[in-house]
Amino acid sequence: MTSVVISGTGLYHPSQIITNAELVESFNRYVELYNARHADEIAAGTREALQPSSVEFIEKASGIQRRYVMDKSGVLDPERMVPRLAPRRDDELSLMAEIGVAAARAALAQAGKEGKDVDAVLCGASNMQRAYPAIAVEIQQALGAGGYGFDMNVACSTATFALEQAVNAVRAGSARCVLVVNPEITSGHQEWRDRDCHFIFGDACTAIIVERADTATAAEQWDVLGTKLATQFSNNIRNNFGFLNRCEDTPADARDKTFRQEGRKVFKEVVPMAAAHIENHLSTLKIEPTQVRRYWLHQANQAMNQFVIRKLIGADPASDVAPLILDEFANTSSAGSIIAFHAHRADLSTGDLGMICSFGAGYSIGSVILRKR
Ligand code: CO8
Repeated sequence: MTSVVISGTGLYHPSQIITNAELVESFNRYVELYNARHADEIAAGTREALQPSSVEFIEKASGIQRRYVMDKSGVLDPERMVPRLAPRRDDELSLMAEIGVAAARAALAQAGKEGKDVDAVLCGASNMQRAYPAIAVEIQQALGAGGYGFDMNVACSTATFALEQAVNAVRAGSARCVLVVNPEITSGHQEWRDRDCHFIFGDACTAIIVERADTATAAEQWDVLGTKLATQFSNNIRNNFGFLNRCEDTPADARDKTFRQEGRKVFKEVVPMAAAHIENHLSTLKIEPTQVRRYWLHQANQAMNQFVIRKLIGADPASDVAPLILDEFANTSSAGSIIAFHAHRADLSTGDLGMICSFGAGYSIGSVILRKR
């Protein structure tokens, strides 16, 4: 069977940062304005007053300290609470393609490859900026890649699900070198006006090169030993934005048209699912969870990852077993586990085992077992 490796990764993040203190200050200003605007209804008991947010809650509940965003001023404007992004003409590179190309170029450089060496582009994110043509095809053209490209969406698990498609394509011989790109502009569909989730997300894009081992020339390569995907339907993380909205005569800015979740239920249900999935996957290769040198887990919540690791290895994890990047990036949906892999693998040695594992909306869980060459 054809051996397949990951030979490069790339990361793009915007330059603008919002700290928790800045976020909470603007959110609380929004709350004051909202409550003042609706003071009569609130006094009459026909409308609920909004409650303020707090930095202490955010840091304790999630571990998030700050996030990168495409546009800070629009998000922090209490009269707007949405990023301000300039529209682009059809003959200009679209925003998702632009950040995708930036991350892809970094991954190609690490892999020692050029755009023309790529013969499949898989682009996925929790929300795509348009229906068609696929962003993947636009990236393919911008890089001068050949073959084919398509977009896909499995929310937070899009990158791991794309990795399995990439690995299968290379194994089957339908592609030799696949680029997986995950441009997550979460700030566009985050609900910045809801204190339950206004702190959760940040923007970033990752890229991964998957290729045949016999064509790989990168100094650092990772054998893909196996991939495993699973889904189980749940409404606990949901966004009803879609092309039928305009036919349904519901308000475009209704609460259900942006991200919403039952965070506590997600936490309780997904932790055991993720731990069992990881254990099952490892057991198919006769690997004990304690033999895995590093877990690059989905980055949604610090305590969630600690629970998963505690269930797997039965003890408080040493700090470098499952590194966190969400303090700096917040939850970047499908990019999160790949950012962890990108940033925290240089210290591993030849033969070391690692696992990328994502979990999120769907529910969806995807894992990829790797060994350093
Ligand atoms: N400040 C102060 N108090 C607050 C705040 C706030 N900002 N928010 C909530 N509170 C209050 C609540 O009202 C509640 O008060 P009370 O006890 O009086 O009812 C109290 O604090 C506790 O609230 P919670 O129970 O909600 O708090 P938790 O401890 O559960 O923490 C979390 C909330 C952080 C959301 C936590 O539940 C969590 O992280 N859960 C896991 C969620 C998760 O992993 N989700 C995956 C989502 S990502 C994904 O799948 C991708 C989707 C697509 C991407 C979309 C991009 C936009």
